[in-house]
Amino acid sequence: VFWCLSVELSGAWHSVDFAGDERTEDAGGADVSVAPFSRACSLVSPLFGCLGIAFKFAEMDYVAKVNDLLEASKSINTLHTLIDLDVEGNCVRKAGSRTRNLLRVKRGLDMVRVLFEEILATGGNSLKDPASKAYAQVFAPHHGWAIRKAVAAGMYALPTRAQLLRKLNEDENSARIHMQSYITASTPLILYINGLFTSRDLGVDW
Ligand code: 1PZ
Repeated sequence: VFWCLSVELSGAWHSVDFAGDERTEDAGGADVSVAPFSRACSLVSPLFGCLGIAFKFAEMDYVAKVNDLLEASKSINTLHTLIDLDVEGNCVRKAGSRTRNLLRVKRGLDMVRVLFEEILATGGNSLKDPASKAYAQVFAPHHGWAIRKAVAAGMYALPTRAQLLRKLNEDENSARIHMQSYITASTPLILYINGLFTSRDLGVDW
């Protein structure tokens, strides 16, 4: 799971077509294709299965949004075109818009990134602490009280770190390597997507 995820993410990123050398602003014509991007995002889903029933709701929401992007990839080539179409249609922030779904999915990638960073930085057998930190940093500011409470309760039902690795068929060393390559692969992509939003004055805090 980890391995495919990092490979596909860096694939989505390195398939970037450079007309110029501006990676984070898309000013130079760098493009990320919707198809490899959404395929890479769909590889996060198996992780949910390892987290237990409490995260079923998060999984359903995430998968629905990734599927919307997969569907969009049939008619839209690049992420920046996807956003521009919603800008033209005046529906960027509308519930269920593709741009809105992209922003949510980007947060999902970012949450996994912060989670892995926390796991690598802390050690110990707890998943609850790193997961709570990642959630607090990435999603909590955008979720209402009820969802935050439900997530906080769900954190107690997480497996331990050792249990998670066993389910993923990884040992401590292989997991460290894969988590690190996920961090390396996802960081530029996340920054790139943030750049797509900020360069159009769309903001990323909604
Ligand atoms: C060990 C890792 C623990 C994982 C904890 C995951 C916590 C996320 C819980 C989120 C519950 C989501 C409930 C639905 C929220 C929706 O209201 C929002 C806004 O959607 P919109 O109004 O635009 O339709 N959806 C989101 O914020 C996206 C949530 C995606 C969650 C992906 C988490 C990825 C982390 C995976 C970790 C393996």
